[in-house]
Amino acid sequence: IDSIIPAESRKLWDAHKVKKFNEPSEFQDRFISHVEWTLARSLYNCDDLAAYEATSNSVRDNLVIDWNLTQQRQTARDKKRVYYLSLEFLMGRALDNALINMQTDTSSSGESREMVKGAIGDLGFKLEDVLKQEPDAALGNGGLGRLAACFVDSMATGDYPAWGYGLRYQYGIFAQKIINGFQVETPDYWLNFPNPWEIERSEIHVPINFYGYVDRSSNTSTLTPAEWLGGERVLAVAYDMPIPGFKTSTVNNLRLWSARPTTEFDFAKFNSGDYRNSVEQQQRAESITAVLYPNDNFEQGKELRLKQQYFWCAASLHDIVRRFKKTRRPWSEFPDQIAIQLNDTHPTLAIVELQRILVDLEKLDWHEAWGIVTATFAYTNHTVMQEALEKWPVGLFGHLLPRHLEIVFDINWFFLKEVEEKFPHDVDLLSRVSIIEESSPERQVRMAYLAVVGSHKVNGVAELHSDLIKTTIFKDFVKIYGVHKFTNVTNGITPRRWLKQANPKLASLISKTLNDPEDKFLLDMSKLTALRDLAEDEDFQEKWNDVKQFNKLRLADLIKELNGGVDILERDHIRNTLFDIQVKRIHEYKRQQLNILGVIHRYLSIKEALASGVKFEEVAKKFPRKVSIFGGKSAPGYYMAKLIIKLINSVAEVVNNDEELCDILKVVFIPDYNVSKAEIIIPASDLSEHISTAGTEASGTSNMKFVMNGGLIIGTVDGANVEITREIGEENIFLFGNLSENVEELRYAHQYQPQKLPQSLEKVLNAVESGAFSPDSPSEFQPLIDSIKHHGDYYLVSDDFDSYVATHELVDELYHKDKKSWLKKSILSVANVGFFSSDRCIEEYAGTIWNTEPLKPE
Ligand code: 475
Repeated sequence: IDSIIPAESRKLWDAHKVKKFNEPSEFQDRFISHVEWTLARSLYNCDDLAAYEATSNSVRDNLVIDWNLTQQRQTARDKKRVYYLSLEFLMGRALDNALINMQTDTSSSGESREMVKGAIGDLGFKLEDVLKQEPDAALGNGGLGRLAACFVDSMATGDYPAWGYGLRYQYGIFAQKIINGFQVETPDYWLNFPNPWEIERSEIHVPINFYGYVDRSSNTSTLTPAEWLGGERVLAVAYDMPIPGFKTSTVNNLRLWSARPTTEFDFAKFNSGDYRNSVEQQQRAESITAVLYPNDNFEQGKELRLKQQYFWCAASLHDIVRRFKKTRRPWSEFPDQIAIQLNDTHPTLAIVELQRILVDLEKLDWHEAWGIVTATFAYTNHTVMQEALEKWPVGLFGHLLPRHLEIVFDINWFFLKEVEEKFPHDVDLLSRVSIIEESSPERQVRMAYLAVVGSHKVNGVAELHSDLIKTTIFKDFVKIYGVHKFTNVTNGITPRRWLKQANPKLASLISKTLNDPEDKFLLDMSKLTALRDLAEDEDFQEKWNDVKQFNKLRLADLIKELNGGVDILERDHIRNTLFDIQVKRIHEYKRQQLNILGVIHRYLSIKEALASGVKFEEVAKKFPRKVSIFGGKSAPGYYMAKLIIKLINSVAEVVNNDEELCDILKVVFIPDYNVSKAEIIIPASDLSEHISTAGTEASGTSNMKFVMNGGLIIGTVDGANVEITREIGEENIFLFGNLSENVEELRYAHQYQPQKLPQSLEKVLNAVESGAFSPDSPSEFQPLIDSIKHHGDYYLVSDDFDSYVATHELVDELYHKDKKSWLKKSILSVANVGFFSSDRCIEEYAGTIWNTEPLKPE
């Protein structure tokens, strides 16, 4: 490799080569250097926050060394690279994870955490307190964003040459406060303090255009090169986050783009004396990456969102193409060198942008270009719900991106021609599959169809979901392209964060039991199957249970802290209190309403029994101790979801203050559910709820996290619950409810027959309607009741209610009367959870979609 540095000087560089810290004392040197030089502080004003910054900077120094080596290796070896495009990366905290994954030169990974813990301990700090200083990088809404975060971890761990591309929002997902039972959103300005985990690359800036017009002065066909003269220009500046693999020196890159004004000046405005306006327009640039849209499974169709999407796709593609061009390969080799994975339809414009680059800028023939494009891209679908499918009005699209709209029309034209050739005279089919929907008042671009047409593979995220997309939203495309374009890759989660980091006690019990002091099981989760033999071993069960109790106490501490230091759960009883947890975004399809109505049912049954004179001891036998824990954010504009949150809090208020219950039932809503809270909540579950209406939850990933932490599941036959059942055995999961194949029929029936509610549910709804939980405004929850009783019960709460309640009775019975069986199920769940590691998932993508191989460090 030619270098700008002369050979003589290079020797000197080598002599001064930077070194990683390997020993506690080396770490301490680095730490103190950062306190003194980076933070310009001293021993006398180094608080936990400063210690966090100094520790992170020290760890980052180590990672940067491996990051550089990894990037050099990937460039020199020139293997196929993967680019994972996601509008969301819900990373959570970085430091603890880096300490677990990082390799020093002398110790193998896993030990670095202990080393640093001791080293900062000697300097007077507690690692636990230092870690808590880090704000979550909450650049995502829920499942989709967290999946992207697990994937970059697994891609680095598997030594894949792979980058993530996303946006560096200044405001992540809002922080949720609960005030008088209502959700209140507050902005998440997460960049208050210097962020040691990002490296600003101001030298990497890409100009991005919007608006303007297409100049075709020389030719008239839209297929031949045209010049797009943008009207507004902003700069995309790169920020890089190092992504360390586990037990490898591979450190990959997550590149997030931030919008900046260009230094170019609007001279027209300036000359006309409109100085203030020309500055104002520049300021507008920053708004593009200011805030993450806070909707989960819902598309609002706002112009700024489309602007974000193009900004990010154009910057990423420019970067990718620039890197490819340095290899001086012919364009035909582009797909051999590059795979681009689209995380949902949000990055679909990348397809159009690459076609534009190849045709307009590189002057390739349209069809040759299109062959390259479709061989490069693959698309992952995450939802079949109509309201989440992206569609953009043609007018808005064409105004912002005039040349791209032309290209979309041309793509569609060739696509429809192909369809017409295969299925002559089927006009209906043509209008069904057209990328342009002929709707009034305005035509729309169907992004999911564009993504299918522009990719060589389309995958769903769990078997049931992947089957569903083939029979519902993409049915016609299966007919057109054949079934092999569509495939399944069941989601996974990273065991480093969700087992080792979240549940160190369980990880350590496992490593001791498996005689695996280096935690190799975190790379090869099939090793866990050895736990099967111990599932009935009483000594082991006791140790297993102790870990669970420890985690339940840890959660009780968190709940107390969030409750202003007041305990809701009595410590002495935690051992025999069932922790029943549902944490995820609040959504009608996820059915937190079913859960809380079930809780009310339990409450009313207890009250009724007591009122009829049954002795408390008897009642407590039938309804043993339980706490129902909820957590999750609602989209700010989602009325029904917000009402569900209010109902949960109102029920909690009544139940928790009812002295007659003597604490056998408690309800807790944990505010501001996020990744770092999840790490405390998930390991504490005895039971978790994954109870979506069958066919609506594409996969779910928290179900996997709970199982990996020894929690049992109550769930519907939906998403990845199906494969979890297959892997861990149906005797180890509590399934209930209608199946997805019956959903349509049931919904149809609701429309034409007056809803007949089960008596149990009738009672519950009557209590709510009577104001039992809102004495000051009895009608407060009417919209929730009406949606079940009078508006067709779209989510089938009434159809599943009785089987849900009955299944909870089975849970109670087992938990309280047969603890040994319970523990056996818990152990067997973990023993068989290996399939759900995201490492397996990434291997499948690499093998069946990307056609890429790992590049191992020498
Ligand atoms: C599914 N988010 C889960 C998870 O595959 C699945 C974000 C922005 C705009 C619109 N929607 C989103 C999602 O659609 C989403 O998070 N989908 C989820 O993807 C990972 O496990 O079942 O709901």
